[in-house]
Amino acid sequence: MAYVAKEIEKKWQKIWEENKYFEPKDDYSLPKKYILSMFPYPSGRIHMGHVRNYAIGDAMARYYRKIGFNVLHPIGFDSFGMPAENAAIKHKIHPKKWTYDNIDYMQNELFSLGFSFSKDKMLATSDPLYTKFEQEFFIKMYEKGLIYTKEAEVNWCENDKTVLANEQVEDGKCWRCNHEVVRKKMPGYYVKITAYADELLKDLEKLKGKWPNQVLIMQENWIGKSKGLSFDLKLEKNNKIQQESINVFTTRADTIYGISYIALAPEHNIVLDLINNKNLDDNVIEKIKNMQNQTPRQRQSSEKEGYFLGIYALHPLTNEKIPVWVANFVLNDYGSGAIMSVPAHDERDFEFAKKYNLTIKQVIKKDDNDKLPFVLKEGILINSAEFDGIECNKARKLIIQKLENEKIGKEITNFKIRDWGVSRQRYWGAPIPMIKCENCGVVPQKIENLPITLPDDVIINGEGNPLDKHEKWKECICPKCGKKASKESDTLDTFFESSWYFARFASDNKTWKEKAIDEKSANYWMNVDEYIGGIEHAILHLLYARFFQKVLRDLGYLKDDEPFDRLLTQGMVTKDGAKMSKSKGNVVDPDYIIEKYGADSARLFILFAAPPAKELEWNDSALEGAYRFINKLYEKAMNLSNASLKDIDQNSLNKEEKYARAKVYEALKKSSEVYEQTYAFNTLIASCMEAFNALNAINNEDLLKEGFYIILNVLEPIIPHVCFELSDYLFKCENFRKIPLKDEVFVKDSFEFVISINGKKRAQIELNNSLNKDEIINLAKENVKKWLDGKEIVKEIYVDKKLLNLVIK
Ligand code: ANZ
Ligand code: ZN
Repeated sequence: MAYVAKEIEKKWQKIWEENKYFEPKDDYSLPKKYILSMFPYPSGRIHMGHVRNYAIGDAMARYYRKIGFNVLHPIGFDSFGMPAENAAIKHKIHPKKWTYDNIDYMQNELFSLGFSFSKDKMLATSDPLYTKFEQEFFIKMYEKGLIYTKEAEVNWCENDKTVLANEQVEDGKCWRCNHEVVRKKMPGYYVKITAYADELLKDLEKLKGKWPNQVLIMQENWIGKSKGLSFDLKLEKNNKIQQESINVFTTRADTIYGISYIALAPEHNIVLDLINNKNLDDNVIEKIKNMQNQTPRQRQSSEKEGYFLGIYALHPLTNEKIPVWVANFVLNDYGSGAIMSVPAHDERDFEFAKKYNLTIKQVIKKDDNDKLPFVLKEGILINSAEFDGIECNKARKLIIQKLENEKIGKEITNFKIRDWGVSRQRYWGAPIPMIKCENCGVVPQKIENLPITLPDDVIINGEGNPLDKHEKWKECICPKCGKKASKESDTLDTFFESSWYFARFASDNKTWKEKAIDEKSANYWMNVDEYIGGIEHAILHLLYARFFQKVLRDLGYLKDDEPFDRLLTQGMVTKDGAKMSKSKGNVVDPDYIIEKYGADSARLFILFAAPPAKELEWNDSALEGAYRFINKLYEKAMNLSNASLKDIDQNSLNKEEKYARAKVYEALKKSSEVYEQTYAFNTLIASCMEAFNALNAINNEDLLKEGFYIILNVLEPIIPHVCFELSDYLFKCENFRKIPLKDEVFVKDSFEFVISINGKKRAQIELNNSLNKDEIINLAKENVKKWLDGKEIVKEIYVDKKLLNLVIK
């Protein structure tokens, strides 16, 4: 009998669906695992990056289901966003139709890959019900002061004709279309992510060892907490401006005696006043205006540029005259938008001072090893009056103290992170649920009137916001005074939707329509045990989602501080050395691969070709290799008899048989370590292949059957269809998952035992094989004593040599 992937795959996909194999159970006394791969945008078709993402998550989900966990493994679509609108402009198709057609198509593609997603949990974020609850959150956050409006400088993408959040500008370009971003002043809604800056930073600690370090560092830098001195410098009397002093922020108060000039941001009030009063040359004004149009990123990467402003500040400790400049590298919205420049000890200031011939005053003693003209390291102070001879660290504290005592300075903490601008001037998004009334000003819509949905009859031509031009849709009644009013026409940044979808999935389907998040079920399923997605979200989505989790906690919906317990960032899929992408023309279409080789081969290749976090280079011959392996496995298994499994007497085996058996057990031993800890699926597959080759060299039918029994179990999360098919044939089980793994297959004389309370893992201990059930339970309870203190145990669920779950009141 030949292996026909298509037939086998169709057959099992149907059985799984009919039997609802992948639906989570409502029994909250069971130990749980919530496995989530980041949901896709319905762009039209599944790409290899998706296949990789979901193959990883699916392997985990299937593994945990197999060993007795209640598993939530949902999927949905992040379905609002620009491409739908661009498609409307280009192909004259309604964004809604385009989106939902794509969802239909992609859903089938996912289904044909055999991913074990819960169908009952499926959602699209553009569904009116999702919008309803999203708007509810918006209003609750608004009422709590966590959302506010302001007119501010924004990042504007001229191509997408919309505002972008700071997190969505990459190297001065739009994250989506790569178009140059410009600065523009505009009103909009802002989410006060800064109110949680400290907690977002502090809680990174809890994720150490569970999230990739790189991601933690990127978040830490983005939040950018820094402690330093803020102080005022008096301005020398002049008739050009009214200000009497300049405030600066420095993290290096110890270098205060080395100030050579003060540099102001191009938007600093003093600069604006000088421009308005025409107290600068026209060509300088022109140059400063050019600086103002640069994005923060561009300013920091372009050449240092500045102009003397014709005014002087006075040094707070020496009373020396210090020239005041405007400089492109000073950001207006950080610190006070003004800095004290110490070219002797700061590279940037040094470059600037060299270019414009400014004085360079050394205040830290040079080391013999220093090759640079300036000292970047900390050391002993010189040229610093009474602080000479003191170490930088200590001098910093003393100088801060001195300025504090004289009431001209203060130690403060600054954050780099800015509030999240969420207004988008586009149609295909969730309407911001605010009403503009002539009597009452801006008021939130009443919760019972939600959702505010999108009108279907719109003209989308890329010119302005279609909602803003839709007078009839905008018309409404003020929820406060009942007079005629107008709806806000901006829609929400789509990152708003992806910030809470995981909590929605965790919500009970029975209350799906009434409640945004059902607390009881959400608190059972949350947080996500394993989150899998691309590194490109290291800041963006992962930061917003962490923020949302904390807000939803404070609003009473959720309990955990963090949404994602463990995070796996999968590597890119490349071909011919470049990222697979339509624009590069190097994509491999998953549909074609499934058609030609089958889903199992695609999954096996993807998990075998590289460890999940590393880049995966597409390789046709390796894919064929995966296909051949499955073929061989299939043929060999189909040639075995389906007589029942027998116990093997190790002593009766010859050398080759012992070797083959050892290889099989090695793979088995490796499986829990790989599925639960390292995710090195490639090494597990290699181990199974070795075992298979060793089995091919022997003739002992009983041993072969035992070997196949184990290997099929181990590989099932990776190549489920063929494993179900073969196990069904060989071991006559209609429900493969119910076959228990026999204990004697473990070669170790100890085993890992998990103890959980109300479904939450609390401890994992290593126990000796010789212990009996009572001894295991006693030891287990001992290990979670602190959680049991004084509480009544109402139920004990014991899975032999695997886990104990205690249900307490
Ligand atoms: C003098 C000095 C001497 C500095 C020295 C550094 C090294 P963090 O907070 O870690 O990013 N700075 C302050 N406000 C700024 C702004 N709006 N735009 C650009 N640069 C700004 O670093 C704070 C340091 O960045 C401050 O300390 C200031 O330069 C600069 F040897 O002051 B420092
Ligand atoms: Zn009103």
